[in-house]
Amino acid sequence: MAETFLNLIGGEWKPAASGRTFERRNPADESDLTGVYADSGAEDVAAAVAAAREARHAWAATPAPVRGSILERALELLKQRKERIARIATREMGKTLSETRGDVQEGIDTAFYMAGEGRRWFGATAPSELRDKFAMTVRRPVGVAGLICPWNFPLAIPSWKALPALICGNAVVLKPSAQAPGTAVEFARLLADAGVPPGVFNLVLGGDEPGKALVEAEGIDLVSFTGSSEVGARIASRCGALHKRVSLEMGGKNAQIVMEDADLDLAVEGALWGAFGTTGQRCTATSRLIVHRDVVEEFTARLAEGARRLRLGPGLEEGSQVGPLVDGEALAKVERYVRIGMEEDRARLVTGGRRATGLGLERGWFFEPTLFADGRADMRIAQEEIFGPVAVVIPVSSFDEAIDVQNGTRYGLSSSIYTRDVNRAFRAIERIEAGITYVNGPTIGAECHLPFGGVKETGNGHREAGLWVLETYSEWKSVYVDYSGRLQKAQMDTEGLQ
Ligand code: UN1
Repeated sequence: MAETFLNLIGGEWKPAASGRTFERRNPADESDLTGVYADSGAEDVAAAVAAAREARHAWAATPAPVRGSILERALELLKQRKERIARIATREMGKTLSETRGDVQEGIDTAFYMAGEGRRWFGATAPSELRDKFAMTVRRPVGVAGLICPWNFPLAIPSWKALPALICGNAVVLKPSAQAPGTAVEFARLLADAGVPPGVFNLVLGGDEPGKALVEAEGIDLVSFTGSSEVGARIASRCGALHKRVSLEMGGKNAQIVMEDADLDLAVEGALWGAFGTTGQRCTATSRLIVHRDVVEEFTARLAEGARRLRLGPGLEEGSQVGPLVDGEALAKVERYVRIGMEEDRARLVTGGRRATGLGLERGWFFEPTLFADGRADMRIAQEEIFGPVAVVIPVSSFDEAIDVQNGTRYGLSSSIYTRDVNRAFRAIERIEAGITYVNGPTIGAECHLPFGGVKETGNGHREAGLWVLETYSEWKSVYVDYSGRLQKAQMDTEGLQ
């Protein structure tokens, strides 16, 4: 019998009000049922939001260093439970154990960083234009944060959102992906064990229905969402109408530029990791390779060779390098794009292009690492987010053309350039339209203390991680203290400023 996992509402584990449940199966082996989970609806979201609203004042009044010490305990528990969480995550969403260990490590790093923010939640002091008057800024929580998370970083992304929300004194309702509910349950348990008070952190499991209800809920002051640009646009327009703050991390079509002077070994190794690591299922994954014509043939041949050598297998088996796609729908989408690449775009398929079978792989959603060559910037496979192990090589003749192709998409999350020319590298940093640029490194691998997010249709101006995410989860308040004992009028009673 598979275990049943519940919602955490007001400190209590509760089934969905409707009694409904959903199942999740291991994407590497469809016969392996990972668990049965509460399939929540609007009623459950309403209960979670009510619990959060009740708990939020006491949490906001808790000194920030005390909130930080609770995150410090969460940090210790994350370290202790790293292996357990990584195994749960791999089993339910598929990526390899070394990758889910990295995913949990990103949560550990975030907890370390955010725990410290409890003693560093700085404001500023400023001179007043009037005598005997003091001016300063303080930060206040926003209220209740609704967090809607994807499955591909099932521990890191909830940590990126929940830990800064908590350190800033907000209460939280987290709605994880239905493809990775078990990792979120572990995260919720861990926060409760660390001492986050009941109602301050709530978990509601399920699919689109609770996600939509969370956006609509009256008691939600801010929504943070990571997922597709299409869903993000809908959330943003609802949040606009409802006057909610909204932070969005959306699609990507990230490119690695390889110039003729690049270290080709390094560029091939980077592309293998960027395009096929995590089975291409990162929003930072490399899906376009913009390669100078002088080296394109050699680069393509070596990358294809490397791709063929990658070991596909269940993420729980040590030695597997590429896990399965997350589910049958993801596999069908990748198959559709491979057909588009061959028939509509008429790109040249160099390797892959098929569902992987043999050695038991047919039990899961495995797809061969796939490389197209002779691509053009306007092809659909070079424009649309596939979210799978598919990359296209686009030959270019110059640095300027490489930059134009790189920037010629709706998206702008991550980017990379391989070159030994420092002048070119800095010009690329200036001219690439993306939130992240790597020089001589692949497009994946952001660290938790730098801002994470993108431009154009990838984001809406917010950044996660580091100091910058605190802007999302707090409101600035300006404070003026007049100790003159009389009415002083700004702009009028000033000396010599008129
Ligand atoms: C994502 O795919 O949504 O930079 C996040 C990276 C990871 C985070 C990816 N640290 O690839």
